[in-house]
Amino acid sequence: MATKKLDDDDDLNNRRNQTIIKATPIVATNDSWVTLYEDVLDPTDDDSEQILHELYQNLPWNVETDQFGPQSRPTCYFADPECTFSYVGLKLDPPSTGSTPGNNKWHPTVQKLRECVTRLLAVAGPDDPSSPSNESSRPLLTACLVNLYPQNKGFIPWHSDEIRAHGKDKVVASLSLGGPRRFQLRRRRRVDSCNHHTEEGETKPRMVADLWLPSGSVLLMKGEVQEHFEHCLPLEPEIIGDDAAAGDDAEMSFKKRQEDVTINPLRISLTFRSIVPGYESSNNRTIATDQ
Ligand SMILES: O=C(O)CCC(=O)C(=O)O
Repeated sequence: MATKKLDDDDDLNNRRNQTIIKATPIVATNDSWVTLYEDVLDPTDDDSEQILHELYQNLPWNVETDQFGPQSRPTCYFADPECTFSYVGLKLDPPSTGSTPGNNKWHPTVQKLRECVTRLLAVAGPDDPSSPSNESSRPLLTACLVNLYPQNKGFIPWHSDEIRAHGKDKVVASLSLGGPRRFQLRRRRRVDSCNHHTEEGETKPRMVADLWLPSGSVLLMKGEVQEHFEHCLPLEPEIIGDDAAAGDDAEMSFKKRQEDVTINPLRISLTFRSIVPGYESSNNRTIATDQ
């Protein structure tokens, strides 16, 4: 497969330095950062499309059943040894490291994308709060939950990610392919000691962001984001072409239907995570029930 951009170490740095990669801060407080990096994968060459189809066809997709029932989208999980991801009553272990060639560790394309996102975060620069801390020698991104959103499917309700095992960096970096799909971010509500709902930063509007995640972008959530905010991926309502109303204009009606099916296009997201190896098997382990 032609992934010349992914293999080119200098390309990402050049694109970042030339500000071809656009960084939009969405949240930047003293402890929480959400940043959208656009055009991390060059949309003008064929790589993103090829990668999307390769992953779609070749990854071992599986619909997991969590504590709420079968999930709304197929997923698959890659991780470094001992990087178990425990969330919504599920326990995802790194793929088998058994002796079968090709049946171990990271899928090579997912691994290349991990390196690409790692480089992006490394070159974010010391002044950029998204820049990961350099204190640890372990790789920053040790795990990846890959999500497949079939066309017009894959609604994700409001939730905060489970990041107990994510170490001090608390990074979730989501690379989008295909799409675009809508993403919303809002402040979390809390219940106070009198059982009243309160909101984080009550004087501020609750909704923080309502945007589209374009193909080739990386949405970075870092720090205490999951503590203070929640996010969702709403499914746009499908507008069914009304043949009766279209009258004689059958061609128009057909075109409208063609447009409609692209409202929630096929998307794959790779959500890279900073899970600490061994966390779940250590004494820190408690049952993770929130999403
Ligand atoms: O697909 C995405 O970009 C985010 C998915 C998500 O919210 C999650 O995996 O918790």
